Amino acid sequence: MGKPNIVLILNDDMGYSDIGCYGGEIDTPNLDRLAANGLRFSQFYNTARCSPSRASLLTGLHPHQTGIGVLTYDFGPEGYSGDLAENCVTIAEALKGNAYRTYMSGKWHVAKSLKKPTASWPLARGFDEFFGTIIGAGSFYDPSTLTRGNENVEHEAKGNPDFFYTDAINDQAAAYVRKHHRETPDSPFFMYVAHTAPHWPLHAHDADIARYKGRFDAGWDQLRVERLERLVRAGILKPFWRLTDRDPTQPPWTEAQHKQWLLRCMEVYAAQIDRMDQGIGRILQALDQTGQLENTLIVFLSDNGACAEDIPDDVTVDELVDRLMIAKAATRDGRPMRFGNLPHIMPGAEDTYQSYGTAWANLSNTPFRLYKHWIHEGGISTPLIAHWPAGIRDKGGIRHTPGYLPDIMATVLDVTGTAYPSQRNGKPLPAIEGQTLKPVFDADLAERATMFWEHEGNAAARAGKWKLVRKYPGPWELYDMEADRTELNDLSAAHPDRVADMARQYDAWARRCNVIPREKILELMRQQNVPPAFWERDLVST
Ligand SMILES: [Ca+2]
Repeated sequence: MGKPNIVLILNDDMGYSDIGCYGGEIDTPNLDRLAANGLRFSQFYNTARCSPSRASLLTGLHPHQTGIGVLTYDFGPEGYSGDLAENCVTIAEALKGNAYRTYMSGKWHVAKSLKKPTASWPLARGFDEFFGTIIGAGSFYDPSTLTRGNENVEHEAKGNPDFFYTDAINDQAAAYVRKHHRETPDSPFFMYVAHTAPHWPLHAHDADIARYKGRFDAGWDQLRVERLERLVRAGILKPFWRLTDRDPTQPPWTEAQHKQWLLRCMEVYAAQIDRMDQGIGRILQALDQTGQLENTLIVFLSDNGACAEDIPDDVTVDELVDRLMIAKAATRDGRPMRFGNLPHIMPGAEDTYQSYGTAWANLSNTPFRLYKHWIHEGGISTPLIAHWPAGIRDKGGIRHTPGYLPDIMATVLDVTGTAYPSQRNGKPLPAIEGQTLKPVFDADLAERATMFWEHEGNAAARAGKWKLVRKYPGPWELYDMEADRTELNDLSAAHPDRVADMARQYDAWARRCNVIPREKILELMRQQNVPPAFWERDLVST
């Protein structure tokens, strides 16, 4: 058997327990099939936010080492650059050095230049072929910055009433698989499939939405209980971990207003994931029909926990269209867009631009608390499925060894027999931060290296069973993750020495990896007179 192909499938803003094989109500037969014939990881972690997670996933480093510490903003020489740094190497670049062909379909979001190709665009970062978006979010019917190679191809969506970004990403990926087999069958390949589903806006097809009618009618309180029961029954979570309380800002389901609109929001969110899974089925079919499925390592995960960002009802065209470029002012056939979470407008169609809100995000992250942006378990826990018939013997197994994004590159280098380069364009590279998960494919490890995270001042260290975590600008909390993975019993007062020791380790890590303190980022935003985007309004006020 030759070198394995690698297919890395990332999706966007999806919670820990949404998909079928992680306890959710959403139909994901193709992901479930990968899980049944591969492995599910119960404690895999991302980096809480779109761009930092993608930068870390692609490079095996921490986001702060890559220039992508927050999003793709450039706050000048004292801030993160907002571009993938020259002194880091992507998986694609490393594998090209080992005779791999490299393809990417989907969301890039690790470059600040949105229209003009730069040294941080995919073709300059090791990909032979690219189709997708440079920006981090937008319409699924008419995506901004749609690009093929280095060329803007927004006209492909404009001219095709049937265009839907999730389908386009999957169909391009399946086409790459077939083209590779046709034209370069003797080389192995690496393919990065980066979905934007189910990131807002809530866009989906009526037929997909209709299949979820009634699925969520029991409401978020009851469904959170049921999800945890299924996760425990599947052996993913422990029966003695207690369900966190409903988010304190949200009403009990029985008292919620605008129930038909709320249900529609969750039905559309589910349909977004369902549609993604349908297309992943077409990628699997292409791998199967070309005889490449057996020796392809497929990894699936989400870039951050479920997202509680509300699209404000006072959001303006100025902000969404002119400044952030994440929407168009009108639909392709000229109808005005209706922005914001407005309960009299049902989401789904091209002229709507909404998000599903905090209470459903709370369901998506069952049984954990908090969301995208935070380092508590709800912000960074993701499903991780690994499928590789030729390399993973334990079909349907579950692994509890903790892992995080830098491990993905380390694993890919290990299974492909690729050395981590010592330099790029003459610049020395930092050492890779991850550790290979290949031994975990056979069995859980007794222990692993300490893991660290930081995003916007939210931070954590995980050493063995202990997790030190803080919510900016609050104090450190300490949890015993073996007894209490849902972070309900803060032990910091009982273990001050352990808190001090882990905080010292965290500080040393943050210095070594060039973490810029949140206070400094806020100061740079004020200095440069950058108005906060709607998702930053709360952060700026803290
Ligand atoms: Ca995301």
